[in-house]
Amino acid sequence: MKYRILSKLQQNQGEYVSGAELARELGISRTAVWKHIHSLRKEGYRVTAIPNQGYRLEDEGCEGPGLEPGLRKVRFGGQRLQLDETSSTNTVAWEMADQGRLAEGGIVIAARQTQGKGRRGRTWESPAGGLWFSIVLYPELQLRDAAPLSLVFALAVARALERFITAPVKVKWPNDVLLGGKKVAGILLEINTEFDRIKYLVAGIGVNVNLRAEDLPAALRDQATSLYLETGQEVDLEAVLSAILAELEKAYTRYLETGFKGLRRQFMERCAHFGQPVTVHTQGRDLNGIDQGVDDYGCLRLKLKDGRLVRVTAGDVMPG
Ligand code: BT5
Repeated sequence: MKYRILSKLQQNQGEYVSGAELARELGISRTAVWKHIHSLRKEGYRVTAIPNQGYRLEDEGCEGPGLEPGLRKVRFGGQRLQLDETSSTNTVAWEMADQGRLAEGGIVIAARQTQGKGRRGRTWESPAGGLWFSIVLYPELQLRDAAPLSLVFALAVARALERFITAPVKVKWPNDVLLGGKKVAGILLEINTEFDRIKYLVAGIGVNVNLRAEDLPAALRDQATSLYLETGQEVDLEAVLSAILAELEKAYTRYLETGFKGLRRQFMERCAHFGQPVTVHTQGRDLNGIDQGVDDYGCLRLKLKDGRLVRVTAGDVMPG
């Protein structure tokens, strides 16, 4: 249980997660949450607690990945569980990986999700017509080196979508893919850890492929789009899936070989708000500045009004 708590804190690295929220999500008491946090601290994790705000896992810095070079042979999509409808493919993949039933590169895919998940407890709308799947990986990485994989996978999805549309496909740090300034795809990275070791990682990928405007709630229509809405043409979901799997495998292999450094240029070429004013919601506060893209470690670079350059490891970016 304590590693599930650790994993939740890691997903929200640098931000406070309320004890009540942790207790509710994990189905335990707030006292139990506190005891597990105490135990994590004994193991050396720096967890800050602030009354009325919750717990925060302190950033271990944004150092270089120090990855072992060398290619690991995996086949993305080699194992596949196809579902008509499920709560969330991430949840199913997580459980299967936990039971040792999903090999490296194995995917769980569903035509519809009833409880699609975004980051930080947000909802992901997943009606029929979209591509909703999760892939399981067992990377031999330090935990802090796994976080940039969200960018790596967003980049891979962008590259794959470029095969289906001539308009520019943009990436928005840390996990969005945009078409015409609107979100067409998102990535949800969930990591199961044991001490500092990654047991497995589930990357959930959601792409609005053939969605019509009415398939999304009205409130999302000015911020979300689909491949169909941008091109006026339906695309075969299998074709999009195989393009994405191929790009994911390529990008992941490269990341293991070179760290984010080897992918940075490709990311920068597609950066959504580069050079523009943005607001970054991070660590419970808002930072305003000019988006300077990403550094060699996948951190967002932000130039503040006073001219200082800061690096952000986790958060949400909004234009303006
Ligand atoms: C994400 O979260 O972008 C992660 C999305 C991951 C979805 C996949 S589908 C397969 C796998 N199984 C799951 O359960 N999840 C993964 P985030 O950055 O937090 O963005 C969530 C926000 O995007 C929401 O709060 C909405 O504002 C917006 N949103 C919700 N559904 C959307 C959709 N279909 N298209 C575009 N935007 C959407």
